[in-house]
Amino acid sequence: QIVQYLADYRPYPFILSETRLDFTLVPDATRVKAILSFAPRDSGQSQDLVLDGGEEVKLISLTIDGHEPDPAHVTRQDETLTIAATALPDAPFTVETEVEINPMANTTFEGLYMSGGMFCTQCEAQGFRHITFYPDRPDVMTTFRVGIHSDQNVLLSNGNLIGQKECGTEWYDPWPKPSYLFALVAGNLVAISDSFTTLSGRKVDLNVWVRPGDEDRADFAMESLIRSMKWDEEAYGREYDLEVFNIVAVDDFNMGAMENKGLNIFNSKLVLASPETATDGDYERIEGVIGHEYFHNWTGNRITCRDWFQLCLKEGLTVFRDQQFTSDMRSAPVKRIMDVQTLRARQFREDAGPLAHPPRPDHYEEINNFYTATVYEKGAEVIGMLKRLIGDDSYRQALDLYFDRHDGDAATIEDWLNVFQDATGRDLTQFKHWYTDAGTPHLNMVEEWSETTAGGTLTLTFTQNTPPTPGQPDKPARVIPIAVGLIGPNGDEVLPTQILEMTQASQGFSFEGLGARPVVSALRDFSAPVILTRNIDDDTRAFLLANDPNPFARWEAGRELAIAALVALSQGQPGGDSYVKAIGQLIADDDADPAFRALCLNLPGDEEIATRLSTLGIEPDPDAIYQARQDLARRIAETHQDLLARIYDSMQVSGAYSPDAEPSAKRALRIAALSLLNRIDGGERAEILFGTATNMTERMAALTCLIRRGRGQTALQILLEQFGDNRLVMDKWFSVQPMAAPPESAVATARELAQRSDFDWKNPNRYRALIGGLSANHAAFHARDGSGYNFVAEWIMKMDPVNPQIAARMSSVFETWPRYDTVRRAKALVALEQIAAVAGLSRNTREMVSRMIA
Ligand code: BAL
Ligand code: ZN
Repeated sequence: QIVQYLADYRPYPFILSETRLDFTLVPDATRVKAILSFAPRDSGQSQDLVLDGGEEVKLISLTIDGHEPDPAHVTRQDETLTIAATALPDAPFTVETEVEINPMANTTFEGLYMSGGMFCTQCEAQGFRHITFYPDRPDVMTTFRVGIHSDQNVLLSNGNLIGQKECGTEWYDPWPKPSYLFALVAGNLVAISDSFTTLSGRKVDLNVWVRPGDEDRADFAMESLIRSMKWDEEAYGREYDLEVFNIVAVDDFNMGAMENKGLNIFNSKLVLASPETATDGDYERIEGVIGHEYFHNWTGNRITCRDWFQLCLKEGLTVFRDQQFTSDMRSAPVKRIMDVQTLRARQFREDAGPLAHPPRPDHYEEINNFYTATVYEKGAEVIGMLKRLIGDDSYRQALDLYFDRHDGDAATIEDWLNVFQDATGRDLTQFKHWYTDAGTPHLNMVEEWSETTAGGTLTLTFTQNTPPTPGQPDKPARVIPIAVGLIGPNGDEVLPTQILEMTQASQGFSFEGLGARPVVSALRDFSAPVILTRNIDDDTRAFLLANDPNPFARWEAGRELAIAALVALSQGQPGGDSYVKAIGQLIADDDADPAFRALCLNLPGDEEIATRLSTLGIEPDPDAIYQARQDLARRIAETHQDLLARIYDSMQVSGAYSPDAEPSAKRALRIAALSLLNRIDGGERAEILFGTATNMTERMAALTCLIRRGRGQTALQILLEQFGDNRLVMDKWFSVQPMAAPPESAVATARELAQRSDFDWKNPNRYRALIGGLSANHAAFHARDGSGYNFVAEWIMKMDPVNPQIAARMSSVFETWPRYDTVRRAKALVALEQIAAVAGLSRNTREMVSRMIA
């Protein structure tokens, strides 16, 4: 069966009470012995035992209760091994297997593979079946006892270390878990170590394992882990539950990181950081992802998912928790603005195209294609809405109930919503549509003002509509929490934030007894993931930008001014005067948070402008958008050059580098000013900064500016000489060139870089750096001659047989193709059809491409 349906879910017919694994690690011939203790779920059930197992897994031996079954009762087909019911006792039994696998030949980085001479695993979602035969599904949970034999010096698995001898360790994980949380690492590694004492006084050993030579770049990861452990105790009352917590940094990794029980494996870019090699953004991301993986210990591991359709149960909640963590560690308003930017750039884009799907899909072909912005980021937004609707205290009560009720379970979205219903008495039937329906609701607001002797009444009428998405032409109205505040003409708030709960397709809300007509601050804090439209002029936006006490709404007003200007300019119409004026006032305000000023100063990207045009029903012209953005940036620079120069000089941070929020915010504002001044100073400041900066944040910013001015060669050469052997810095080096190059030369630049011997394209980070770098250059990727599409398509086809997950993930850069003009559409379609026509194309990429051209 190619398509998997949620409706077809059936419990596994056997209970698995214990898993014992024994690994003898040899790069090209690893032996895995497994002893699985099963019992029929129901007595007399007479069901075949179906184990998952990749076609490349070589079966050496198989016994049931110590006896070889009749070969006629054992079938291998596709990715399964089936033992006929007639060969099974109607009582508990043990299946013992020995298999041979070849980690060295495994280029998919799924299952057991090798990265730079070390053994490591990635089992989510269905990698375990490439290690041994097993019921590889999240609702089969059991304890694991794991022996590892290898001459590598560090041998790790989940749980607690229970035995150690020369060339061998034994691990026992007492917490029942599904196979996707299994992990093993064997390598020549060193640790930086610390400890954490939990709320109840248990000491936990903490290790961050890295390659020798990388130890001096792992401290921040360790600090972040300790902060995460403390935060989860304080914010959610969740304690860690093993004697040890290990983190391992791996160079070849498909994802960012993985929450394996007690043994988190991380892409090295999310562990290693030093001021000379990592940017402020890298540091913030490391802290956030270390937190995310740690928080999974409760939301994902202790309570996991019944099936993969429920992925957002653990991912949406864990993203929500990591967002809360970062807000608490740094600036909450800035974090909210950045999260909304990400949501709009990735999830709204997904929702508006052929890959749209609900946070909880009801069918899939390849689950790896559903680790998406919708499952993760929208999944988090849905929880944010729930919290907004019920309030902070009820949210905490509901979460306590969730942990109490479902600890040890493989749960569903229904379980999750039932907890909230039981904790609050609220009926969440309508709310559930946020989980089951795709698409971003469009919300329109109309204001009506009437005056009587008793004072003025303002009525806000909201209308919602969610456009059709694949397989879901019509959608019912959703529950939408709309946070609204009212601001008087003098700039004072006359009504602090209220949550209006919209439940109907069209609904009015009135505010009576108002003295004078106020300005409406709507959708504060981005209280729901919707596209809000309203009839509003530039003066009112500028008023909100200057006066709204809600930082998100304030930023949004500025953003809307900028987008309106760019939409007009990209269509050859006048625009931008109000924005240029308003932004000057805002950035001159030295009392305002520098991070907030930086966010306001950064213009919307080309992609965001294209999305807005498309939402307005206009075909975006990437060249015109690029030009409009260049022109507006130049106008801001020319108009405010003295002010920007003052900011650039005054935001210099002295003393030792720190990635904390305050110095990072100053650097962000300084860089925002630099990137505008760079348009009129010939690159002079950028050149000086590149030569003098001692941190990677400013050096990368300077380098980007220099490439934009067409004078990046010297700086690129210097970086190459200095960091040629540092993979993470070289990834930046590979990505910044196609991303910042002028559109007309970016594809040629990317092609040239792809020829280099250090373009180690089988490494996912390096591949994403270059191919993803080009596709992030909107006007270059969407070049009218199709050269951007062809380049990316070639590399998807090249990667597909090697690492299908990475190829399929990259293919989503095409998801917006239907919104462009006929010439571009035709070229994109040719590229996609060329991919679709490849013989032996992976299930991953085939599913993605066929959804995009359906
Ligand atoms: N579970 C896959 C990696 C992550 O979301 O943490
Ligand atoms: Zn996660």
